[in-house]
Amino acid sequence: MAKKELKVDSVAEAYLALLAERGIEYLFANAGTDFAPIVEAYAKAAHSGLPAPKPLIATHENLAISMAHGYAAASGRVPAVMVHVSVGTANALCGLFNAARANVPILFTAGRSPLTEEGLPGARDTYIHWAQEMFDQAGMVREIVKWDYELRNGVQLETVIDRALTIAQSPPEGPVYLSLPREVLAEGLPGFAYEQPSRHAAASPPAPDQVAIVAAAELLAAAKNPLIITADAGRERVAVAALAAFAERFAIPVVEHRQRHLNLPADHPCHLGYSPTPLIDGADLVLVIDCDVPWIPGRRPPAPDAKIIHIGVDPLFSRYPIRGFTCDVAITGAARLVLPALGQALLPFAEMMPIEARRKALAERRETMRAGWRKLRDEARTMRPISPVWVSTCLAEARDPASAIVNEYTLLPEHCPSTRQGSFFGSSPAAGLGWGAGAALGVKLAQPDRQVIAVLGDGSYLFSNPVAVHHAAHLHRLPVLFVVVNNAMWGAVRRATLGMYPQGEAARSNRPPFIDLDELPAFEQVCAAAGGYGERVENPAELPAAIERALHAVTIEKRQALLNVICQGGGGG
Ligand SMILES: Cc1ncc(C[n+]2csc(CCOP(=O)(O)OP(=O)(O)O)c2C)c(N)n1
Repeated sequence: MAKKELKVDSVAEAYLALLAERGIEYLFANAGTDFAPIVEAYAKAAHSGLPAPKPLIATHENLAISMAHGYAAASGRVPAVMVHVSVGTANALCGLFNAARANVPILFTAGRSPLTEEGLPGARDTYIHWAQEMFDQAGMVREIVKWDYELRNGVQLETVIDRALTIAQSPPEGPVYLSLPREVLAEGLPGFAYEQPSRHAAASPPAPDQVAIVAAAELLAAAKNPLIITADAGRERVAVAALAAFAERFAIPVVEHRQRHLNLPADHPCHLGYSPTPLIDGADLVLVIDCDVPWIPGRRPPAPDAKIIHIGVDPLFSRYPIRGFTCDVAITGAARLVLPALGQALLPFAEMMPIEARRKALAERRETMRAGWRKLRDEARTMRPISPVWVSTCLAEARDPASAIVNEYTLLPEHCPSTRQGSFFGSSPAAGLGWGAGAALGVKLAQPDRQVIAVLGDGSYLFSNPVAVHHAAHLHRLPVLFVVVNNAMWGAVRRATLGMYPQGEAARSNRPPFIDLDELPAFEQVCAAAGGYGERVENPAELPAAIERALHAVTIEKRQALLNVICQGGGGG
């Protein structure tokens, strides 16, 4: 097939055109002097008609990468991000680590300080070009990304971009890093010829080995009380239906633990909540599906003789230095492929399995669990300061069932259940704070017609660079509702301290350091300063109406909104 040819003047123009041709819709960027050829190429593309991803400014790198993360998770497409050389890369590291641990494919790029001191177009022309250079700029990210490379010239452009994109999208997916020296971007190109569509494909997910499937099926057939624990089975949306069918057929309870996606609709009869603790003692087999930490070994592990099966594209989480969960069988494979295969292998044993007794016990457990939650909700209704339980309850009432919730810690899913695919996005297991607000903007960008609600702690919100977040929401017309569950503290630090030293000095002290966040600014005014709707809520009775007002601003007035909900200490997550 003949190659497609474009008339370009520089590598930068060819680069942008190729990204667009490969389906990259957005370039999330935070620029510097390294961007000069990119800025010039965009300006030319505006009248030459050359394709290019839409440029999207984010005024902090962690925001750029968090937006890209949310966009990728909601759209299933690969975004590109570009930051300024070494320093921009450093600022993006936390978000990049979040994306890597959450298996989100992103083409993460950075300029390089010009390599030459004079002579070539793009050579050094300002004082920062010396100090910002590093011996190994990619060294900062090499432990985090799947692949890194530096573009050496225009001739290799197509190979490099296709390799970057296919590696990012091959399971287990994740970000890749490409550095772009200014001289290379500025290089002249006498036209650009490339394959369109690409002749490079991402690798297929691993399909399960039949020997491992049979071994797992035999263990499952012999188990009386199996339990499924998952964090991320629903990352591939088709796996949600596969999990629902498998759990239903064999009457196996499913716990979503620290879930990152909707894995099983909360109204599914096998959904047994969000904590493995109440069920793990009684389980004689645990099926761990895409879950890095199914339980805390030092607290409540399964019984020593319980059989343990792990399923995942990388079921041993080989990029984690230490992870010692017992494992009788590990099945390498995508959940959407493994679960139907396991179901098939289990069918011949169905007659001898106590499926109906299990189904009955499961229904009873589920009812008891839900009654307990209802009681908590009733108690929370009038609590002042407001309980995080009440915040989640009110959001459950007010949200459009098709809305997407982005949860950075403080939503309690048992009180605000999600039932539709793609309606829940939780923090990366790396838990680098400051992700949720930007990720919510990315989800909104991917799905403009969807109601998007970010639920954040006051700590998480502050980590997100709020002024940059609200600026981006306004600038890019992304009307998201931010709900800050404001307990004026880093509750997680408090819980960790009391957990380690229950009788310690800090437990007796009124105000141990590094926990309370005193004199917090009026967050609602920060949002209002960027043209959004802002409201502070202290009275639990007023919360439902405040949420309605905020949702009106978001859905009807099409502007962002923030509710600063003054809550009890201790946090919710
Ligand atoms: C980048 C980063 N810095 C620090 C932490 C440690 N950390 C985990 S939770 C937390 C407090 C979060 O506060 P908030 O969002 O208000 O929720 P709360 O713990 O009060 O429920 C901190 C500081 C982290 N996870 N990520």
